[in-house]
Amino acid sequence: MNHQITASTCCYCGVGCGVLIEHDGERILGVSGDPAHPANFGKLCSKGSTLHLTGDPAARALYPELRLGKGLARSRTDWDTALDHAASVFAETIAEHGPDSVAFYISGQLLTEDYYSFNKLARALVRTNNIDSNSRLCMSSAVVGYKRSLGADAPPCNYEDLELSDCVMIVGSNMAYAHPILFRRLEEAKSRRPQMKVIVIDPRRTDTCDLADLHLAILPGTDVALFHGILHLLLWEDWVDRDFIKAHTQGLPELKSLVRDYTPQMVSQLCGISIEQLHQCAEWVGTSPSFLSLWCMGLNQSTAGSAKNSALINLHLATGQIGRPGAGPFSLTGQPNAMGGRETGSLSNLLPGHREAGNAEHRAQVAAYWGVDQLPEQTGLTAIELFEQVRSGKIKALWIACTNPAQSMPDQSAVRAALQACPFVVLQEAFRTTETAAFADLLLPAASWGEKEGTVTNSERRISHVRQAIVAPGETRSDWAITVDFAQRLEKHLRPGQDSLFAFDTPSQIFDEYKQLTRGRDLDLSGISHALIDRLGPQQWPFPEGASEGTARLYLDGIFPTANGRAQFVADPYRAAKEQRDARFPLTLITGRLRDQWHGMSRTGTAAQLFGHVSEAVLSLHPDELRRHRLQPGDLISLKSRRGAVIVPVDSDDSVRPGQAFLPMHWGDRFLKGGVNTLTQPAFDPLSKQPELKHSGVRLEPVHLPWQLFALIEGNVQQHFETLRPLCEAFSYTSLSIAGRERPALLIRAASAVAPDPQLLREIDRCLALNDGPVLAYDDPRRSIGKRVRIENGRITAIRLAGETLARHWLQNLWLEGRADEQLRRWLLAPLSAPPGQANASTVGSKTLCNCMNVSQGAVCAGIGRGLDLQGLKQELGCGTQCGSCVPEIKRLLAATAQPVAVVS
Ligand SMILES: Nc1nc2c(c(=O)[nH]1)N[C@H]1C(S)=C(S)[C@@H](COP(=O)(O)OP(=O)(O)OC[C@H]3O[C@@H](n4cnc5c(=O)[nH]c(N)nc54)[C@H](O)[C@@H]3O)O[C@H]1N2
Ligand SMILES: Nc1nc2c(c(=O)[nH]1)N[C@H]1C(S)=C(S)[C@@H](COP(=O)(O)OP(=O)(O)OC[C@H]3O[C@@H](n4cnc5c(=O)[nH]c(N)nc54)[C@H](O)[C@@H]3O)O[C@H]1N2
Ligand code: SF4
Ligand SMILES: [Mo]
Repeated sequence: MNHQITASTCCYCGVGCGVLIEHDGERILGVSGDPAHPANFGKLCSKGSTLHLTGDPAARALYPELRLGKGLARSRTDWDTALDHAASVFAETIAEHGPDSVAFYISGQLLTEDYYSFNKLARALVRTNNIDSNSRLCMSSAVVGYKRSLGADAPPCNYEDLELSDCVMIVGSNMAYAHPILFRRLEEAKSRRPQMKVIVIDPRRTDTCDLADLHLAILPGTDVALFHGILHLLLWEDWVDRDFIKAHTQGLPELKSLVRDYTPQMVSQLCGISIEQLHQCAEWVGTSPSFLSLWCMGLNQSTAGSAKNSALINLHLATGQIGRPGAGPFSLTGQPNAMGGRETGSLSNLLPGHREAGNAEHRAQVAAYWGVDQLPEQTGLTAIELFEQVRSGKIKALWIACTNPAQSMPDQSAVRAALQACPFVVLQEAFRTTETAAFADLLLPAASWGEKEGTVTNSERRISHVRQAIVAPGETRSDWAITVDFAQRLEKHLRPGQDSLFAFDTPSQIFDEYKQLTRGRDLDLSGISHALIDRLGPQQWPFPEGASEGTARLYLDGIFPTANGRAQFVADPYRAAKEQRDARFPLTLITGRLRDQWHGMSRTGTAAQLFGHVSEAVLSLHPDELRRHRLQPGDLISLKSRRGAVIVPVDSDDSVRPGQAFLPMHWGDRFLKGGVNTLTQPAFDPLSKQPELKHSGVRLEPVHLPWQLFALIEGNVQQHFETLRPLCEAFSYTSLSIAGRERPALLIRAASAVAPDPQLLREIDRCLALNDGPVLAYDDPRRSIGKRVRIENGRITAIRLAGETLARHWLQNLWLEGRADEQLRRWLLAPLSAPPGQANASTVGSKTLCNCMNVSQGAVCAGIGRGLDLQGLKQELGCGTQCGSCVPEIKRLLAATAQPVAVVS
């Protein structure tokens, strides 16, 4: 076999780590960190290091599929037919209803060249500003924050600042899970310089708090009050930099009179923290030689997202903590190329080169460069508004690329109704399995990570070359190529006989055209090309033509890209989150990320490895809430918001405060009936239009679902998923996952109020291969209880427990261990008794803590029981020695056993 190594970039988070892809030209065989990449210097987290294990080929979209009428099934077609059809539907729609009757909804996970093609297509050819992206759900408040306060959408810092800072404030970010490699860098810096102060501001006590000298568990949505309260103290104590303020800022007087009212008493009450904590925080911010802030969705995903961003930047301006090493307001980007999206104008209000769609001069500049007479003036729709207009029928053709709105948008009932109502939905996707794929009239198969080429910009403004390692499978094509091909066909309708605006054959040609639009702008990257990155390595913008290196930090001279060069203090008052706790909805639901899953799980949800850490969506509640509601861990409840309900099991978790609840964001309708975003709200920030995904009013309602199902089947997981998932529609609760590294199996848990029709159970058994062959069975039809286990070559290969499922953990462990012994046969003779020795066995102990070395929580706890410390655990079990993503959790277990109250689950 011809083994090769291709250097590329991880396709997950905005840290933008370099990866070395090991492959044979057709298959990706392994990945390792690229020691030469300045984001990660060879390290990868648990997601990056398992990239080669994810993205089951059986789940890929491999050829175009077209539906010729609503209600019909899609059938396979060829690219010419697919794109000609799309071009004629778009052309007819535009001719009949105008350019604003079509829209594009794209993604922060596209490459810069993909974005640029889409933007030119929408604005220059179609002539609509209806092009928005999922970055509206993610970064748009940060964009507004930087622009309002500093004049341009540019994170001024560098990753090295994490290592150099004396005081790091992490706010609304669970870096330990969401930006693990940066967290690793911070961990190392703090172990080298323990005097470095780390403050974490998060309503929950996350794994990130493991590093914190101070954790402020503020009440959800109260960040603006907190920041104003800190500024109040900074001014009172004179912990401000008057020279900096005088020379480089404006607007402090208005802000001063606003924050006068944010007294420590008031702020401590609003935020639910003590006055001492507030003082401590202000003192460290105000007196540390350098102060760096890192933030993410806890600030952005809020109806006050723009105000939160600017209120935080105010602290940097007041203390002069910007434009020097170890200091500055550093927004962590979510998606791998959300930055590139912002640069190329991939939000409806932007244009390429950090320009504004609402600015006539900017429109004229871009139109002239593109050689068209003008660009559209009409304001474009933002994500939430866009789907509203799809639902109301104003948008009649919708093009979606590289995002899964039927999972990730808030208020799913409305979003799904919109997709259902839309006359023509095109979906450009790598996986045919996503929730949105079900709604696509035209499915265009996209090449994915490792199969395509282009560039991405990471959180620190660094542009990397994403290189193709293997041939794209089936008929999949790169996103830029699909877009350009479609645009050329649409031109025949809209600009017949004219020279093409899309004469591109390679991504590097697209990059070279795009970069000229950045010339002379704050992000000037006219000196960069694909070839230059290949020669010099990844580079940080600005990098104007003629420069010999990129720019590590911005604003060193205190001059900001505003009209008069001064940064702006922004005086927005604190406004509470939209849905406050009340008698009907007494809990605030927070949603967020888990360590080992990526968004809607189209890629990560195909690998057993990545379900090992958390295998189902569980609602975390403070133990007091469980007591108040008379619930036990594992009980199913109906979680209701003003928009809908989902049924989930609860768990006791004292990292969440009473009055709050936490649910991971990853489970859509495919893995959890209904999906998490059935509950969340579409209310958005007035400036950034970013929805408040972090806070929704909810209540718990008891459900009585005594009839339970557990099923497990080895083998082709994707195929089993496709046959079994539709059958589960009959149940009130359904959750699916994958287990078993060597022999992956699909696992199903379901529950309903009464036993289903026996015919359905027979159908499920047929899919589980349990209707005949070497199957041990027990049936008690009177009590609607039935159990089946298939044993082949002395091993369990399928299980179905119906009615009650007490033995499921025991059986799952037998399956995992490859045992099918006499005990199993005996139990099946009288399966109503508890399983031998393990009546209440749970999978908590078998939860995988360390993915790299496959070490379970049980093994770690046993090690701790034997007196091992972190070093001992690492040496003896190997856990935490590779990517390090599990170290915070191991430390938490160590700390928990050091105290008498151990909270392990
Ligand atoms: N493992 C993993 N990593 C990822 C991703 C993934 O899907 N999985 N996705 C990537 C993407 S696109 C993004 S955007 C980032 C997101 O990265 P993060 O924003 O770090 O992740 P979240 O878990 O969404 O939210 C962060 C924290 O905000 C807290 N929070 C909620 N409300 C408030 C509030 O009012 N104030 C404050 N201060 N905090 C609050 C939550 O409790 C949560 O711990 O992660 C990126 N990295
Ligand atoms: N409740 C709640 N909801 C949230 C959030 C939250 O914190 N809470 N966070 C929000 C945030 S910050 C974000 S960023 C969004 C993310 O939401 P989405 O954008 O929906 O997330 P993904 O599942 O990553 O969707 C990307 C899709 O692109 C496909 N894909 C992968 N590679 C390629 C490729 O090369 N080309 C193409 N064309 N397709 C490809 C994947 O299979 C996947 O289906 O979710 C938002 N939704
Ligand atoms: S931190 Fe992990 S997920 Fe993010 S880019 Fe690096 S390896 Fe990928
Ligand atoms: Mo995001």
